[in-house]
Amino acid sequence: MDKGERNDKETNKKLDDLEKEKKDGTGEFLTTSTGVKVNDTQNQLTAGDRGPTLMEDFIFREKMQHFDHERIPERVVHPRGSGAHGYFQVYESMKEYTKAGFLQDPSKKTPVFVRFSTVVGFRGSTDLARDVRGFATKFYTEEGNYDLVGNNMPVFFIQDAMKFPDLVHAIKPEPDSQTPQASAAHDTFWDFASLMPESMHMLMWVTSDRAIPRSLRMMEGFGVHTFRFINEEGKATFVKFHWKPLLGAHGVLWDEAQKIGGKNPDFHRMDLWNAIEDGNYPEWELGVQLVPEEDEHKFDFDLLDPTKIIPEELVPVKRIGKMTLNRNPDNFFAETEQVAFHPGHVVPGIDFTNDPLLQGRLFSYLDTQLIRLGGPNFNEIPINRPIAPMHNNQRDGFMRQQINKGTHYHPNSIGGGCPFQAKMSEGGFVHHAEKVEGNKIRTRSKSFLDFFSQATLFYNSQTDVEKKHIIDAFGFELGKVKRIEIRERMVGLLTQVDQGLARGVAKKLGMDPVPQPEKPMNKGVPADAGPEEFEPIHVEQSIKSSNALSMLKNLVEFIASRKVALLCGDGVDSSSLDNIKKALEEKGATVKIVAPHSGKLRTSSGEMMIDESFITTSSVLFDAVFVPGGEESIKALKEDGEAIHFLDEAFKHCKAIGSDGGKGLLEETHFWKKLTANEMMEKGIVLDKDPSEFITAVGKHRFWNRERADSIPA
Ligand code: HDE
Repeated sequence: MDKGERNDKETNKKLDDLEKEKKDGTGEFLTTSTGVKVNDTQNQLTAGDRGPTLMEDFIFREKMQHFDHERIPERVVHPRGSGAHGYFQVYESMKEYTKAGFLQDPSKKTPVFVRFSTVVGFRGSTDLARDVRGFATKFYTEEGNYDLVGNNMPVFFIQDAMKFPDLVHAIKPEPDSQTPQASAAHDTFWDFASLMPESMHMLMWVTSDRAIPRSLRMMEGFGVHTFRFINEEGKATFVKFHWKPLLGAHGVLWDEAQKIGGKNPDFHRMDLWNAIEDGNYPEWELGVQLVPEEDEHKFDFDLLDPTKIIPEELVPVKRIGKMTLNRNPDNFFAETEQVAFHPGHVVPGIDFTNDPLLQGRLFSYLDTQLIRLGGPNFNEIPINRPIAPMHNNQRDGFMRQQINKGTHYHPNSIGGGCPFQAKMSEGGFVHHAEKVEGNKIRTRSKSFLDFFSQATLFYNSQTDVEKKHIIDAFGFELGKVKRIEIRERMVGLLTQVDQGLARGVAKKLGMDPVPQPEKPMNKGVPADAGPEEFEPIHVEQSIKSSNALSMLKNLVEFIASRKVALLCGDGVDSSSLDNIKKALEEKGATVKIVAPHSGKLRTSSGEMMIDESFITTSSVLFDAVFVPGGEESIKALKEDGEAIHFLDEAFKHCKAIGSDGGKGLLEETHFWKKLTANEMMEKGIVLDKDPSEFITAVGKHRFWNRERADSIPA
């Protein structure tokens, strides 16, 4: 597809299904909702030209009434989201483990709709909040819809769904002031977290750069819970789901994230949209970790505990297929807003486990749609309806769309017994016949009580740069907490994870020495449970460090779709500019001319349009910056504080910086004197070299070896 062309050529069975609902007014008359042609939609019907509106103005009333009701409640969590269509294809049949139809035939493309989201911020909040990202996929399979409703982190804050409302109340803005927006950095959240030691593993992920992704296209995804695959013979295998992005996982810096929030709060949404429009289709491989049922108790942790991962060193991730997102929605509300995910939307071959978090979700997602989408018929909304045949005896209710004929009860003889119940051999869903027995009790399994070992595993697995970012993040989050006792409690808990981490955070908070509780606290259990019974335990993990947990140890280098700013002033040397522009675009990078003003740029050989000016953009919106030569241009940029700031900020955020004839401008920056000529290249400053060298540098994402980057005042 040509760059920039709107991609509505890609199609599949689900998109064809949606096509039936599409309306386009091009070339048509304006009408009321009942089809009456309207001859004036700009003036009300009034008694005289300055008189009152007449009650009979049905055209005005209808228009205004519809407008008044345009909003539906936003999701109580994950309100801010971005969606896209695509397809999934399995690499080889997974028959040995599951009978799920969409995982059998490598030639079959299953349509999908994916919605990415932040959790805490409201619908209009910034994309770059430090937060978990939702990663929800609806597979429109021929056996019904399957929803994999995951996150970009493989564990969760709590072990039991009962605590979800408390967690969400605590992390959302404070109840009186409704601040802060889209942020956990306030007292109620850290009060909760400091009393909930089972959160510790998740808190490691949330303070890592995973919580501030560079792009939705560059995040991993996880099903979090352990699920079950069921094969034709009824044999079950435990399964953990992973999405592995082909571009790798990349984050931004926290300073950058906060600035992006102001400069372009839609940064992730636009990045996803533009990548798809430009034909840079985002791709993820679906990975599975498979554990035979017999091995359920072979691990240092409980497979039912959603605060634990299975380290990839213990059970490798088998990549079983690929998902490609290749089409943007036509209408945000109809598709991205109205899509309704539910972990209980499963197909034969996929089943649940007794993870108490998952079990609670199986109620919540169905229930929440009633208030959000207005009633029990939400599965009839075009984006939600299956492509598989759908017949049942459910009837009526708000906004029923189907006009059902025939009987509506079972068993019946009048309708010939239809619709029929399907036997298992005919594709009927039969729950896995797991044997269960026990007393009715409200308690937590003792196998869930090791809260810290995997937090330590995560921390140990990070590079020094990543560890520093975690310490910085705790420093920020707890620094925003007003109540000192909450800070102290949290730092106390961090001592259970790693002494260096706790010391680092304590230093940021001006706390010395680190308070060390005699025993780890576990205030999350009822007081009458007998503390000795629920004392957190420490289980020695067989794996001390896992490379898969570090983003930097798994860096994927690429240039296609990366954004590069070319800093230009009037009089820029056109051959220098064209040379780098052409080289970058040939490799698929997105190149923008950034100049002190908008409109036309005068070049040494003519003129060209400027994409962005210093007023409309900022270095934080780019992956790299390049300064083409030209005496007049460099002279003008040297006198412009914005140009120098642009470069200093790009340096501070460890991005590749290149120039061909622009050394004069670079000499004006704060970072110039901090680097020796020999250091330049290895630290990502590419001066007067072949464009291919700059391209390699951009592909590396960041130069974390700029240890003096912090000292740059940008
Ligand atoms: Fe959700 N979650 N959640 N969640 N969740 C919702 O459902 C809930 C959890 C996730 O793009 C809600 O339709 C409970 C884990 C995503 O539309 C709600 C618990 C994971 C999305 C809900 C959890 C998720 C949601 C709000 C603890 C990762 C956005 C609107 C027991 C595996 C889906 C809605 C979209 C949305 C409940 C925990 C992922 C209220 C009760 C763990 C990606 O039903």
